[in-house]
Amino acid sequence: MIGSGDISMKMGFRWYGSGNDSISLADIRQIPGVSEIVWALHHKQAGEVWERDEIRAVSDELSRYGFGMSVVESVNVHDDIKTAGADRDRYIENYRQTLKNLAAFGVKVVCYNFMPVFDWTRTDLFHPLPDGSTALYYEKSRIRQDPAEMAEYILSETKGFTMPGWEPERLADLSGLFALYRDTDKEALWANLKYFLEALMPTCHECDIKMAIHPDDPPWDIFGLPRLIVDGAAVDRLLSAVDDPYNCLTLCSGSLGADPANNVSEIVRRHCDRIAFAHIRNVKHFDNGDFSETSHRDCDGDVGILEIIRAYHDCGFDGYIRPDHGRHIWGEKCRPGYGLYDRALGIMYILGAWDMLDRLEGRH
Ligand code: CS2
Ligand code: MN
Repeated sequence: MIGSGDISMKMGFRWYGSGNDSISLADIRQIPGVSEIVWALHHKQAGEVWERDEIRAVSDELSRYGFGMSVVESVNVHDDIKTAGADRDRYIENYRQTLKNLAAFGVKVVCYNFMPVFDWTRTDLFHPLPDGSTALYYEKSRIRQDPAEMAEYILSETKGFTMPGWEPERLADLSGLFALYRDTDKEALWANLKYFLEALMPTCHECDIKMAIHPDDPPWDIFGLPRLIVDGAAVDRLLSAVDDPYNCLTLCSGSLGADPANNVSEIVRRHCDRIAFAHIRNVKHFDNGDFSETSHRDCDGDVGILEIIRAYHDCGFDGYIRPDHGRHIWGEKCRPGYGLYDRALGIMYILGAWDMLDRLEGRH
């Protein structure tokens, strides 16, 4: 818990696991205010059950450093679930079993996404910024006609780091993946998402685990693939389609904020009780539709970071929060978007604003 007020959000830091991250738990412990590690079993393919022994190993490791493991990002959803394929019920059953296994170790929130084929998409992973740092960048005109070319670029640039959603084994058969989605248009994808969530809700109640969908990134269709969670109206639709307190959001300010028409602080105010997990990321828009990720500081980008933090504070947000992508600074060699330094700066910015809001309310 951050601060000494009664109502307080819990700060997390995403970590990819021993031997799979350039950052150590000992480093993370030195960032003020972090109580949770946002984790996953990154060697698991979508659809596999996460076994208790595997989860216990992570739990033992995190508890040695005093970290909680309440938030998983992500338990990925098998393509058969997204496309209503022949084996979807079997994969949903596996997902339920994974939730039960996670609940035994105190997990409270499972982040996931429902994007077809690709997770987040960028055209440049190390785009130079004027200050000498680099950041993730999206150049509209370079979203190539040929998705294979883009996948090849992303995989070549990840420099030995695994990236969830960009598993080389999975992307090896890209045309097969696209073929799977041929008959799944936007409405079919909505129906499949609803089917999945309705099937999970009884288990979520039993296990006290919230399902928290991550918005699509970028929030528009790419390569002819439909994308659902792209704006406030889509968020409204998702939450009312399965109107259950365990059907929640991972509200990512940078994903939704890539579209200048989206007002993230307004979504926070409308749905704060259904936001289980907050991602704070800043993005700068260009007139031609390109965008660049930036530091978390409000004036470095356009998503309105301070208004978003104020909205969470006003609503008494007591869920989990983390800085999302950072820039790559001070020569750090790291997984794109997931270095130590800029995310630590992001945490200090968020906490600085939060503590001051607490102070102004006389809380501490
Ligand atoms: C994350 C997402 O790195 C990121 O942009 O915020 O990739 C997120 O982890 C997944 O989409 C959630 O399933
Ligand atoms: Mn995010």
